[in-house]
Amino acid sequence: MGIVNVTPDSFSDGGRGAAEALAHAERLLDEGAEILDIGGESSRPGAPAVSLADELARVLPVLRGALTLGVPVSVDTCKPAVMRAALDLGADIVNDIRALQEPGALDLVAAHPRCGVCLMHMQGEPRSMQAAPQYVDVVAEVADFLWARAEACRTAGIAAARITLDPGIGFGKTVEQNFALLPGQRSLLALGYPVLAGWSRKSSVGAVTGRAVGERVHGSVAAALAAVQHGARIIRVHDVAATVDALAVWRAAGLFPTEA
Ligand code: HH2
Repeated sequence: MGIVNVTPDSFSDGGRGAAEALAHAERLLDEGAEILDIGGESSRPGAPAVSLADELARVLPVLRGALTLGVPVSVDTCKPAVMRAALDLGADIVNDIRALQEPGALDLVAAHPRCGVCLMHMQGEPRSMQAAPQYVDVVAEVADFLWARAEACRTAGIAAARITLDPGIGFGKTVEQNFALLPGQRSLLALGYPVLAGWSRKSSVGAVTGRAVGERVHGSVAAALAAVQHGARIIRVHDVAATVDALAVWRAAGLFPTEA
């Protein structure tokens, strides 16, 4: 899954307008992305909230273009009104860092006949989530939360095959807690849904490598391989070419887990 941020302030790649974002989406496909994830609001710690009008104005023109490119397109949003507009245009997946907890979000995804949904775990709110993350058992708590959200989806009528779970790397978690969630992916897979993981350029990669955000491609690729090794089926990345190359060599070397 290639990341297409249409924001002035994303933590690693903000500043694109619609035309640049669409050109970027096309480049990611050339590099081997199989899904595009389009977002108009940064979730980095401290990012300002974006109005509905601004988010729609950022996302919809790019979405319109991306939907002509022949791959599934995901919209990265928490706002039900953005989900609705994106689904009306033909978006294939709703990627929600709040796991459809905003009022109306669950019902509107349930009312759609087939779109996929990614339910992500986050402790706290983006503005303050990294201040003091607290868990007794991070893996169990993330799994419990995602199980409850998946159950809520199922109860609302969303078929199991439409659901993907995401541990939410960097969303209210320390470096140690993020890394515990790599082997911990097994507990998420045991819930019976595919797992999506997003380590790309994140601060945990920076913490281990000592690299600034623009220099985390190698560390991010290693994290992506580790996530696949632990069973992730979708990897959300900025650096598609590097990740696809690494996965190709890994596969040729016979290191791909059979279920991935
Ligand atoms: N991470 C970010 C945004 N959306 N969605 C899912 N499902 N999983 C993630 O790990 C995830 C996500 C943050 O990364 P990025 O889009 O690069 O930054 P920003 O939120 O600053 O735009």
